[in-house]
Amino acid sequence: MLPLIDYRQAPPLALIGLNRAPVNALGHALRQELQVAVRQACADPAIQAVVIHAPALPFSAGADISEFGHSRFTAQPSLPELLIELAASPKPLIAAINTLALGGGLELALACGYRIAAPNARLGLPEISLGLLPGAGGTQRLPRLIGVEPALALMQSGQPISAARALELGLVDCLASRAETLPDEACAYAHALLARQAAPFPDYPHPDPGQTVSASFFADYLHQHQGSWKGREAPRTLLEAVHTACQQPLAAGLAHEQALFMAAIDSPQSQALRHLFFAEREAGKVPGIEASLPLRPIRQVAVIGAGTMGGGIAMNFANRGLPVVLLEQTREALDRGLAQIRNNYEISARRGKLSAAEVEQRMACLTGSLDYADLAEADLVIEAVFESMAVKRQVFTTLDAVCKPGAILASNTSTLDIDAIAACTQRPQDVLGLHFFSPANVMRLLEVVRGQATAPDVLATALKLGKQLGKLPVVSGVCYGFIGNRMLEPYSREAYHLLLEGASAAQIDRVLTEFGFNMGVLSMYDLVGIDVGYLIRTPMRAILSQDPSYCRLADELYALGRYGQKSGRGTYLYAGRERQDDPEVQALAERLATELGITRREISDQEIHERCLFMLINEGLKILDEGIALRAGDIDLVWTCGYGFPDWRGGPLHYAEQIGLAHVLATLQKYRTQLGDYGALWFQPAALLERLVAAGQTHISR
Ligand code: T1G
Repeated sequence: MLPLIDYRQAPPLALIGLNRAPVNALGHALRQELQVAVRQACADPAIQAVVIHAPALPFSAGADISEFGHSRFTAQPSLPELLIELAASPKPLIAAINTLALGGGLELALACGYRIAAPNARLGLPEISLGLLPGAGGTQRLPRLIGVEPALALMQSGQPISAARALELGLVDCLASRAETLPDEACAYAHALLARQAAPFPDYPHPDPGQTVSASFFADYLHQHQGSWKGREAPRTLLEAVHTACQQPLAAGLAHEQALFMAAIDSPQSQALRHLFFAEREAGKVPGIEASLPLRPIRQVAVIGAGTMGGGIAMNFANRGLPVVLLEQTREALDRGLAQIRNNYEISARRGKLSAAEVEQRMACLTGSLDYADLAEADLVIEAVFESMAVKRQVFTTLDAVCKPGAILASNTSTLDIDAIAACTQRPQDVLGLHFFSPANVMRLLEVVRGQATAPDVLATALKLGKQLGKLPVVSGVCYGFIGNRMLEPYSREAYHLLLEGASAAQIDRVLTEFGFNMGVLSMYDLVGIDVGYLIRTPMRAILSQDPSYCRLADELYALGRYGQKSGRGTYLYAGRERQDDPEVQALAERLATELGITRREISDQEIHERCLFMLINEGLKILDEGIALRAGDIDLVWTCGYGFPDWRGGPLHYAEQIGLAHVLATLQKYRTQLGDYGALWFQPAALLERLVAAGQTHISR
């Protein structure tokens, strides 16, 4: 076992190398060894300055998140205490930041008197994304170093900045000329500091950071931003901590920051966001598939269909410089698709996100085609044609004939049976689903649908490729709607049925947005298209017909051509983007209720919340029990990354754990009884839920 610290003397310097794989997370053992090493250097008369660096790993990714909630996190020396000790070092400490200094890792560098970074380094304080605030001095030291506004912007965004930007802000003192020479240049910098008898810790540029902003800054900032925070607590807590930095001396500010941090780390919101952090890292791991499994090389990609989805999918590859053949049936459709892609890039260029040259580089990766023969050399083909099994069968039969052996053949279908599609080929082992979410060049979620025959290396290649595209790939088995859309079905069914029972669209969507959804499900379907929902329900008609009230209002709106925003009318009326309640829909709901023998009544917000969300949870538990999803965290990722479920609630299944599985079961049983035949038909608790509750389990696992 390599020591976690590599200590070297090069008098008058000491070099302390951080060496805890994979990212120098500042866990208890590393903190202990770092403290010993710094004390050793400070006690050594031959040493006049200390360089802290990471010889072979990122400088540090921060506190060890896996220690949160455990005694190790606060075991002596805690990170805050260690950094207070370092900041009081009698000898200059120089942080040499190579690739990455995040969270507590950057706070470690801030506790050093001096900082030099490699030109490719990224520096940030992402704690906000974990429902936290920097808890080892960041909220107090950073405003004193770079001023309140840039400090607050860095911490509220949670996004890392480049080394060049860090230099501009004064977050680092200098940059190495090259990453490779950082260690030597850090030592040269240390020698230069000694030569000019630099103080161990220089005075802050802004010792009273409140002087860097107006007297009303914090009130103004709160007024301007609190609306966007919705139910999130951490942004408000962070603002309070930075305000403290403007009101209290450093020591008192650090104590207050610590109190705020310890409260945040115990909060349900932080637990939820940490759950998603680790879930995201688990999602890429498939039991039985070794990380060392050789992958299929993907050098040439083809996309069939240049519509909205096909064009967006193609952009993902062009964005990474991969050549893409975009196949369409007619020249007119192809030209329209390519023009739309160019338009998307030019919009990004107008927003300053792309240069004109980058637009051309990406467009140059795209080759239009009307001939399947052009797909012969593709390593991966993604079909994004009309959502019809007949059409997809035809496409895959052709692909089977023209594509080279070993090519991966993927369908972007959102609900259709991947096994049935694979059966159209002589190579079902090379077939899987790659379900992108619209807009495909923006949405991170990617459902990777594993067919019965899908080969392990095909699945592993798709997962790796998804991550390389910047997506969040989640494995799904084959079922109607896979993970996301299958759960969307009962969730939206309840919303539409509640419209018949007496709730208004505005009330239903308000309950869901107050819970934290970006958009209520009725507004969402008006955006996606009521016609899309109607078509998705088509394969289920045989089952649904047992309940004449099932999505009956949505079907009527479809029949009336009221598809939603695209037709100016759906559940709501649209004047431009302005959404209004529609009395005609209310009247239609009343008529249908009478026709269906539904007695309309006052519906409480609680009933809307419970019926929509607990049905969502219940379907997720069925999906987990059937093995369609590998783990609860995957289901939570699908709904927080693909459907607007508030990430600070951790996803549907994490939320169920937080409110109690027994409560969820009891509530479902309540509606099963209360709602008569409709309840008996649709409010059947998932067997897994019943098993977990019967066993007294509070955590969801198969
Ligand atoms: N703690 C523990 N494990 C971590 C970790 C961390 N901070 N960061 C990464 N890992 C693990 C991760 O679980 C995975 O493990 C492996 O490292 C590779 O990660 C006091 C309190 C650094 C940009 O929020 O953003 O400091 O799955 O797959 O894509 O104020 O990891 O291999 O077993 O993500 O190259 C603040 C979180 C903490 C940074 C690398 N820091 N990490 O991305 O690899 S809170 C963060 C990341 C804090 C202080 C507060 C990314 C990365 P395994 P990976 P990657």
